[in-house]
Amino acid sequence: KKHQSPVLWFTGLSGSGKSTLSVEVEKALYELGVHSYRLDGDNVRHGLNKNLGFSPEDRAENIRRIGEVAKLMNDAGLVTLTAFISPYREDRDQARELFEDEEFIEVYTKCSLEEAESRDPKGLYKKARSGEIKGFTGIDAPYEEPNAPELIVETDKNTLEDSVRQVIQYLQENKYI
Ligand code: GGZ
Repeated sequence: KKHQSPVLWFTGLSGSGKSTLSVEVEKALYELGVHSYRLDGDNVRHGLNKNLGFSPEDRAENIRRIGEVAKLMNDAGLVTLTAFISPYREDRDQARELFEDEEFIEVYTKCSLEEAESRDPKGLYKKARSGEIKGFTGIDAPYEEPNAPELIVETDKNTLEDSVRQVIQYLQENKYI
């Protein structure tokens, strides 16, 4: 083992597969005996960040707090996985700043808007298209693609199994696990 525990920062559109992939990576890590913890909308936006909405300012604060919590988890020695859209480059870069260079692994779950929208598991894209939801990422709010993510996982081209393998392989090849 060369590096200390990293944070895997998943970023991508709603419906791009961040949650699904991070859940499966967490399972794979468990099978390998690696202790990890996953932060996602269910345990953060409903608790710590329940006073925040989806304005650019609130998203920035959402990501800032998540970065700080990930830092605490990381200090505790856990591989930390975060699964948030984190649409603004500046917010992601600020989170990155909290960590040593090699500790922060930005994983871009790359997926076309067409594919993400066709998945629409919660019907939110439909609501965004009809105007029922305003400021929805990819529709009438921006998603800024990462310029230099450590990993790009093309969730609209690969199977989930292959995507999990890609992430685990990256961690092994770079001696994180
Ligand atoms: C984007 C929204 C919005 C708006 C509610 N824009 O598919 P989901 O439901 O489960 O994932 C989305 C989730 C995004 O929360 P994050 O904390 O990841 O966003 S950010 O990183 O930008 O702070 C979606 C739902 O919340 N949702 N309204 N307007 N997604």
